[in-house]
Amino acid sequence: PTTIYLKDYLPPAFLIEKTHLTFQLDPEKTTVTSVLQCVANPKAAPSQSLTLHGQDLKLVRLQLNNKALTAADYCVEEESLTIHAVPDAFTLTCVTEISPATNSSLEGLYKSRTMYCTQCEAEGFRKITYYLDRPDVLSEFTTTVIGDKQQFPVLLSNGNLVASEQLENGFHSATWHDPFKKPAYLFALVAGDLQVVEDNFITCSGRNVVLKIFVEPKDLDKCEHAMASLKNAMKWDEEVYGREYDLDIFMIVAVDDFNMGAMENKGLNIFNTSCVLANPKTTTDAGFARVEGVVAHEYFHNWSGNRVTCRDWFQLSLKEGFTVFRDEEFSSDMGSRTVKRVEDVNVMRTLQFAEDGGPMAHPVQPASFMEISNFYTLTIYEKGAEVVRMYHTLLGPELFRQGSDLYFERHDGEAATIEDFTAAMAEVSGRDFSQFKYWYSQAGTPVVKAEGDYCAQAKTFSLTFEQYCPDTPEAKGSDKKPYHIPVNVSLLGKAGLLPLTLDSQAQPQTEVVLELTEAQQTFVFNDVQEEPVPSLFRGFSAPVKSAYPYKKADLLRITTQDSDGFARFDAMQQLAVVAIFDVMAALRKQEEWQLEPLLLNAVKELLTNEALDPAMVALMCTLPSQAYMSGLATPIEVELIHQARNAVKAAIAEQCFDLWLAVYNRCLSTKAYAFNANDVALRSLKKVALEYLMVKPTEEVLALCVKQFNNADNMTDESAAMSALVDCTAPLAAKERVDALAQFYERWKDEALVVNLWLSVQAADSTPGALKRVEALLKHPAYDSANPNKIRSVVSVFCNQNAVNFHAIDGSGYVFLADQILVLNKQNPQIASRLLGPLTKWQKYDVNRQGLMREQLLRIQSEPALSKDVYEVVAKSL
Ligand code: HT7
Ligand code: ZN
Repeated sequence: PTTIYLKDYLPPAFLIEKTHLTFQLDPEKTTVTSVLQCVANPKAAPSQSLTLHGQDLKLVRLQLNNKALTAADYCVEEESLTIHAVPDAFTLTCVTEISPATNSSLEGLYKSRTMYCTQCEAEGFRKITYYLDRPDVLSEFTTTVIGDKQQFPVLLSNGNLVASEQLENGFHSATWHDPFKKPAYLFALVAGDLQVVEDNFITCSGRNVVLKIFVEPKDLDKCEHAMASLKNAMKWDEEVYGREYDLDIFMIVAVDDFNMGAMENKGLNIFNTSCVLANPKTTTDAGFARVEGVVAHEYFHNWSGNRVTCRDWFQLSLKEGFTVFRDEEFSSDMGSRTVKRVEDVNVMRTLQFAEDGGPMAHPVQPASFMEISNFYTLTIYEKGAEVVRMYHTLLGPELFRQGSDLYFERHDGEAATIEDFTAAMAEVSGRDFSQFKYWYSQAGTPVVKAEGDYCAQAKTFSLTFEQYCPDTPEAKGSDKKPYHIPVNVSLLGKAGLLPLTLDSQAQPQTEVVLELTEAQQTFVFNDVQEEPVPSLFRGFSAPVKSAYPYKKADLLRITTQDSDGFARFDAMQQLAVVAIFDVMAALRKQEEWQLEPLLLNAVKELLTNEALDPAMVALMCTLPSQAYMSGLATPIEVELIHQARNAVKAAIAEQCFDLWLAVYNRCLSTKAYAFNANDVALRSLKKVALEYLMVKPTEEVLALCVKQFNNADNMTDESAAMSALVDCTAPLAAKERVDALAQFYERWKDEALVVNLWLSVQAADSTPGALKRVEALLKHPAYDSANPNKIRSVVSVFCNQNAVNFHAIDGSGYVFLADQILVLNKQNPQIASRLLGPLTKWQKYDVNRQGLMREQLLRIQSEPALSKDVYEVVAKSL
């Protein structure tokens, strides 16, 4: 496979002004007729020939204006079609045949259960017809879909429905016209026997927009939350960004087989069922939150992605990072801002930092790629969002909004670059972002070490920061430039936040944004009346690994006194990390250990203070995950982390048993289920309480858990009880554990998304023998090896969330994963490539495991027909 470089970008030689597509649907022989109005691009070097992208297509007919082309006029290659001589303006008609029923890659046009649907981002349109399948070619699309009326009563595409016709032999057609020019990756088609839930939204300028959610008939009762989320998102985008919806109709379709979460096709979003369907009985609070966030995310793309799109795929974070920032803020406004921030930062620190420290590390704006599908990463999405958040922090909300207004206005209908976004932010603020741009061009997570020095005499507090960025595949750390880092700071005194006076500031305040730009830099606060504990990177103001030599008592002060919820959580997590490391050290030496008393006291304080937000108590009492701990030291001591974490958990469980029981009872509610911040908070604390209680359950606790499992009126409580039973290794609960799994399946076997939950709880079960159980799950009737959600629920959960079993010292977990990847490599390369993640991190483990993991990577590499997707990741990892 070849590498594509950002530096080689050239504008397209031709533009396609209008695109007319006609689909004659058939499982193995769908005919696609495209009529393209092409013109030479005045901004590009002239070209006599036209090369179109195309993949897995059967070319039936080609016509230039009125002339049928013969084999001598063009050349078909594996992934392209070149017409040797074309004029400056012409109409090209092309007929191809494709086979949706056998398309298992889930890119292009494919069949999912009984329906046909498309996925064109990033480069799937070329599997539909020959085209300039690149995001800087924007065209006005008209689409006619013809199909059997009984099989496909619903025929959808982008834009507005402009005609429908009854045809002979039970066929019918629908023609859709999208007035907004768009790149091919935003094209969509759906055909099937679907039911619809309908609503409407009146926009800020008074226009009526029809809203439709299409689902299979069995899912009609799971659309209400998505519809409410969509309307909230439409309103929020008007209020917060001044963005109004532009078509008369907005449609969402729920599809079972989908490689990612959802897709923002213009006016016709296609969703993985897991990201749109929600009902209290079948969906957890986390599921509800996901639906709310993803519905909003895709909707927000209508402006950040569709109206203003990307010039090329190196600019992917322009739309994804910005849109994630927008959806994060939306979710914060809909629920609890602090909880959302803690959750997002957990993803950053656990998963994105790991990516940034591994062999696939890449800048937010990559400089090269082989397969763009491999770059839909946490770095592009989540780190990209953090970079946008830093503009927001540096500019403040008003200037940031002016910057986004300018960006949208200036580039509406265009394909833009990250540079354009920065230019808009710079222009409205008059600020210089030349150093800030390293956030886009340099990979890796910067490390910021800080030290404080209090001078009691002068009443000054100096904060000295040092930053560096470690080596990453594309650059040595020593060659990297210092970043422009916003550091949100407060100083904590004994009785709360101290007023801050920096040399440069007249007005004292309690929080400042320091701007770190040098490799080493000192900031001095004046008039500091007592020795403070600094609260740094409040709200996680920059995506860095920060370190400050806190004493444990300092951390305790932050957990109890800081006004920033994220800082309180973070300090508590640092205390827990220290406690777990202490136990690891003792276990290593086979010594006695004692639970860190400060951590225990902090937990007790959290459990007894009823004034606290239950959601924050839940988060702060949840120990850092195995994955989080794994990111803190190399080599990763898989078993030791697992043992120490469990030991700390057991100690807290035992020493706070009565408190946990009281908390559990306090969280019980008789109210009907509602998805709102308060109720979600109570359920989250109840779940954590149950987890602790079930570490060593009494008869009474076991009965409570079983009661919750049987009587819950919602999936959050029901699945929490099931997980607590499955995670419980006490002999007392042995029967209940087995029964719960069997009963849960019996209750929910007809609900695919609930079955996924059931599969993942088992795949994550860390008790010995997991691989055997996982292999049995793959043979279970509920498993479907062609469905990405099922693959993720079993294979991905086992390999990413069951460390002790996946990393079994005999290497069996690695062989299992490689086997799965080799099968999927042929069937669905995107999913195969994503599964590689845990193997690529081999360098973080001990020498023995390194060898075993590498062996499997090499085995995969030696497969003769390796997809581009898998090849790129394996080659970069080795
Ligand atoms: N923009 C969408 C990306 C996407 C995608 C990419 C590759 C392969 C399949 C895919 N499905 C959707 C999703 C989003 O970020 O909104
Ligand atoms: Zn997106």
